[in-house]
Amino acid sequence: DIIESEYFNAADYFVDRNVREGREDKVAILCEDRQMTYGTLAKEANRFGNALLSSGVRMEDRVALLLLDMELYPVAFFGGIKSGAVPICLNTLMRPKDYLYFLNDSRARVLVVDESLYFNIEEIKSELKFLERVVMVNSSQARPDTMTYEDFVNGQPETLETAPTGPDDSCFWLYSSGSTGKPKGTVHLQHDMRFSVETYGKQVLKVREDDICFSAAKLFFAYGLGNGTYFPFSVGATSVLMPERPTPDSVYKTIAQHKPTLFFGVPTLYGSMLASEEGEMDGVRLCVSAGEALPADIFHRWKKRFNLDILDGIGSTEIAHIYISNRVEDIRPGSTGQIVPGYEAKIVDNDCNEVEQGEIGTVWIKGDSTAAYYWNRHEKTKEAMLGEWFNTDDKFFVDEDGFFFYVGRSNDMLKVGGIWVSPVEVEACLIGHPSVLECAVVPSRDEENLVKPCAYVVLNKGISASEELEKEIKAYVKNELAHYKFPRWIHFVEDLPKTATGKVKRFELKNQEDQ
Ligand code: 3SK
Repeated sequence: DIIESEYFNAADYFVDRNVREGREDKVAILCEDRQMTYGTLAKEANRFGNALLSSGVRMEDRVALLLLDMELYPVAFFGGIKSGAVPICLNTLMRPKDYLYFLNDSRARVLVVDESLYFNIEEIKSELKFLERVVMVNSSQARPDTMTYEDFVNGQPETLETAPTGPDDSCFWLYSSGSTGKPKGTVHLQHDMRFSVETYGKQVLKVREDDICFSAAKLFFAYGLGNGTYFPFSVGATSVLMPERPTPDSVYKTIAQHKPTLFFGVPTLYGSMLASEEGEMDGVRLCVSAGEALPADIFHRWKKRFNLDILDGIGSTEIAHIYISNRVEDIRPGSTGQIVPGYEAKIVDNDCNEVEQGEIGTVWIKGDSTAAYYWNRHEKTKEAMLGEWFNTDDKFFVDEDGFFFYVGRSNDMLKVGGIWVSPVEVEACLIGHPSVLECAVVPSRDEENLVKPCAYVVLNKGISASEELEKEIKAYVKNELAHYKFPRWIHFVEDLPKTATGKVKRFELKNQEDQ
C-alpha cells in the first residue's frame, strides 16, 4: 500500500498540497495566452466543489464533464473530487446517442459542458433520465434548462473542507470501449492516480518541478489525464492545455508559444507532425508516445529531424496509465519496452497458463492503479479483473531481455489514433446505408504504418460499385459516428468468408490486409 492513512483525497494531494508546500504563486496551467497559479486553481476548485454541494450533489454522486482542454477541466475535475463527488471524463468526439448512453448509464446528476459541444446534449435532452442540472462553460447567456458556469459558482466561497474520503473511495470514472459494443464505466479509486505517479511518473518519466508538460492527447483520454494533470501536479510542475484539435499546426504553434519540456502524443500525430515540413520542438527534452504501438520508422525519423527520443509505452483506461514502457536510458525502437517498476506482468495462453519466454500470449498486469470494477457490469468485471490481475486482452511476446513486443488485440478491437474503435459499431453503422447488404470491418495500415478501419462491403442486388458510392458510404459513416471511426478504405466484394455457424471470419480479412 502506498497510502497508509485512513483519509486520502486525490484533490487534496494533487492541488492543495502544492499550496501547502509554498507553490501558491507557481504557474499550474498555461492555456493560450493565460496562466493559472496553483493558488487560483485551488480556490476555483473549491468554488466549484461548493457549487456542487449547494446543488445537492453528495459524496459518490457522479458529475459528467464534457469539456475542452482548458483551465476549467482541472478545476471541475479536482473540485468535484475534493467535494467527494465522482467526475466522469467524457470523450468529446462522440455522437448524441453515445452521450445519452453515458449519462443514463452513469446516472450523473450534473453535466458540465462546453457550449461548443452542447448541441450533442440538446438533441437527447428529453430522454435523459437522471440528469438534474446542465452547467454551460464558455457561454455568455443562459439557455433554457441550463445555467452558465459563472452563475453556478457565483458567490461560492473560496475555501472548502475536503470530503472525508479514504484511499479506496471512488474517485473518477472513464468510459472504456468494449468489443461487444457498449462502453464500460471504469471506476477508479482515490489511490489510483497516486500509484501511477509513484511508478511511471517518478521512475520512468522522471517528471520534475521545473517541467512544463504538454499533452496533445486530450484530458478525456486516460493517457492525457495523467500527462496533463496528475503527473505535473504531483511535483508542482506546469501543464500546457490546448483546447483545439491536435493538428501539426496547432501543436507546433503551442510548443513555440509555451516551450514545454515534456511532450506527449500518439503515433498518428507524430506521423503527421513529421509530414509537415515546418515546425520545431524547441525546449522539449523528451517525447512520449502511447495509445498504439509506435512504428520504429517514426522513432528514427523523429530522432533524425529533432534529435529527440520518443519513449513508447502502453497503458489502459483500466490501469489508469502506462504499465509497460521504454526507459530513457534503454530504448528499443519497435518494442513497447519493459514492465514499469511497481507493476508485474505475465503472458498467458488461452487456458490462462503462462507461456514460455518468446511465445505470444495475452498480457495480464498486476498493479494498484487498476480500476476497482466496471459500473453495473458484473460479468465484464469478472472476465477482466481477476483478483490482483487485470487481463489486458493485448497480445505480446517478450524477448530474453524483458522487452515486450506488441502483436495485436486478443479480440477484434482496433486502436485508431490511440482510441479504441469497435468494428461491430462501424459495421452496424455501415449496414444502415441503403446500398449495403453485409460488411466486416478490420484493421489495415496506412502509409505511416498506422492502424485505420478498413471495410469489406457486399452491396445489395442491383447496386454497382463505383468511386462515387465509396465516397458516399464514407461520408455516411463520418456523419453518423465519431470522425476517426470511418473506414479509410472500402473493398466491394461478392461475399464475406464465414464459419459454418455463419460468423464472419474476420481473421481471414485481416490476413488479406497484412499481405
Ligand atoms: O492506450 C494507451 O497506451 C494508454 C496509455 C496511458 C493511459 C491510457 C491508455 C489507454
